[in-house]
Amino acid sequence: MIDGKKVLLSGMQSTGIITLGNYLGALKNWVDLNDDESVQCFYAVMDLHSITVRQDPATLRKNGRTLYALYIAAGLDPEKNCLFFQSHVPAHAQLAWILNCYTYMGEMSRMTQFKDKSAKHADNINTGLFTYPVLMAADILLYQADMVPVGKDQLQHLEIARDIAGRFNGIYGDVFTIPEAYMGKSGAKIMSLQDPTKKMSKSDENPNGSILLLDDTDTIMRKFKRAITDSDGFIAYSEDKPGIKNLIDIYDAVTGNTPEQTVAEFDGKGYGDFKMAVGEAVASTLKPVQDEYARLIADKTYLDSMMKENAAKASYYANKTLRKVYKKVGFIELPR
Ligand code: ATP
Ligand code: LTN
Repeated sequence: MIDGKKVLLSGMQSTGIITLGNYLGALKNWVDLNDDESVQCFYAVMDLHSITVRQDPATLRKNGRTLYALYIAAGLDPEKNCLFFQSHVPAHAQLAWILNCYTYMGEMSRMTQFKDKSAKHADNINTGLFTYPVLMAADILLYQADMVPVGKDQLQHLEIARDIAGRFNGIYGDVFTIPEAYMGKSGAKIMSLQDPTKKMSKSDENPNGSILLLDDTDTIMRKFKRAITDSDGFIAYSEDKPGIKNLIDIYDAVTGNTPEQTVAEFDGKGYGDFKMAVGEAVASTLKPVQDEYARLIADKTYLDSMMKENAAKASYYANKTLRKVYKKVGFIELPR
């Protein structure tokens, strides 16, 4: 609790420009909480997590700044929410080390993201990739978060954070709040436009599979036109038609329609018309975010001041927890 408010924490890796999937499945839900006075929200650019996969330094820097500006452009108010870079708050790495000593090899070996990413990056299966969930636990536990909004793919990591917190509390007393998963209003899981059985991802090797938040209207229209569907030729919401189902999910997420309304709206129309309509709806949803982004990214002074202010705010809360942890495990306080 902070000032009687529940604490909520989440974040994204700065591994690329975020996709429509990240926006509809995560960021948009965070924005919906902007005016909720009963929660104090922390959202980080998880740059420490990003280097578990090799990154080019200049690109990582650029992606980090872009993501930070996109958080604000999408509607997260940096005066109400604490928006910060993970690497600006050293306590994340410090607590992660300690929690590593309370986590078992067996637990980490079971993580599906580790298995997936090590298969994908067989030439760089580093120990950071292995202990990724411990750093994520540190992110959450440092702020005594009550709630963590994540997609289904991250539930396993959240479960580990709860286990580690419970284990630590079992030894040392009530140190950490045990976090709960938080499901936003739209639980939309957006699939790749090129393979509707795979989730849309910013690190997809096929650029046509993902709509990036900074894609211009022409690119968005082109990607939707090329979206993989089926040869039935009618619009229906069914698991047997994953391509069309995904397009309906996207259309509904941006228009607020139900699947039934969308099916009725496009009754008798062809896939071409439907794809154009989805493309236009997405482009017009993203346009204001893109315009605001263009304004913000040019305003270095403002972004820098928000970064500084928010890193100090995040550090204040994080260090409070870290000091408690240091004391509990038996480290000597530096004499004043
Ligand atoms: P990467 O491709 O680098 O592994 P990613 O695109 O999967 O990354 P993350 O940074 O791992 O994205 O996830 C950020 C947030 O976005 C998480 O809460 C995740 O659940 C959500 N998310 C990611 N992809 C989708 C998607 N296709 N649909 C809905 N939500 C998504
Ligand atoms: N692993 C998350 C990103 C992330 C995160 C967190 C999410 C890192 N630390 C703490 C919530 C809370 C992902 O979405 N890939």
